[in-house]
Amino acid sequence: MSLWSSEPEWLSLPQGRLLWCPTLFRDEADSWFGRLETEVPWQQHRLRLFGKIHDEPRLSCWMGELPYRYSGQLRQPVPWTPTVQAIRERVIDICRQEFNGVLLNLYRHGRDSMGWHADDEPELGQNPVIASVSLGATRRFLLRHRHSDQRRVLELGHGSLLVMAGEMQHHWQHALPKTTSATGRRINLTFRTVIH
Ligand SMILES: O=C(O)CCC(=O)C(=O)O
Ligand SMILES: [Mn+2]
Repeated sequence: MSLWSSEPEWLSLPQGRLLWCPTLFRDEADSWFGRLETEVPWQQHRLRLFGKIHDEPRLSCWMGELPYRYSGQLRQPVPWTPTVQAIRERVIDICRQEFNGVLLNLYRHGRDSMGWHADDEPELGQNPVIASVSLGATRRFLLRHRHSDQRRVLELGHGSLLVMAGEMQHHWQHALPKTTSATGRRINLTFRTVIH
């Protein structure tokens, strides 16, 4: 990776703001990954698709201070664990935003994924700031504009931070597609501010 591409940078997007820090947490990433794998009470949630119940293609956990309605289900929070609390403090410091919840996702292999969506639940407010920390296997993150053919692709690697801000969640959707290449485990944390 070139020196240039490891620098934090604002990526220019119509109707959205993205701060991309590919190697920000490189020194902490191995230890955070190992601790989160065992410390977080990972849950298998289910979703209804065309009338049938399926396991979500990932494990997840909603952590923080308030419940959150997500994918049509009300998720009660589990309390902060020490490692997530430490990561949260770092992210608050960088973003200058009081995140009070985080959705953690564990992608066990390349067949685990997340479909197209926006983080636009009403309790996140008008123009939410979402801070996404990635640990473990590098995965491809896709962005598509809702009303034009604009697209972006980012490779979210071990120890990276991606901040989505501005009008992003109104005008863009994002997804983490499946991959057929041999892919190890990945943990993603998306910090959010839930309005009381
Ligand atoms: O795993 C990722 O990078 C994306 C996660 C995501 O979009 C979400 O939790 O809403
Ligand atoms: Mn999302």
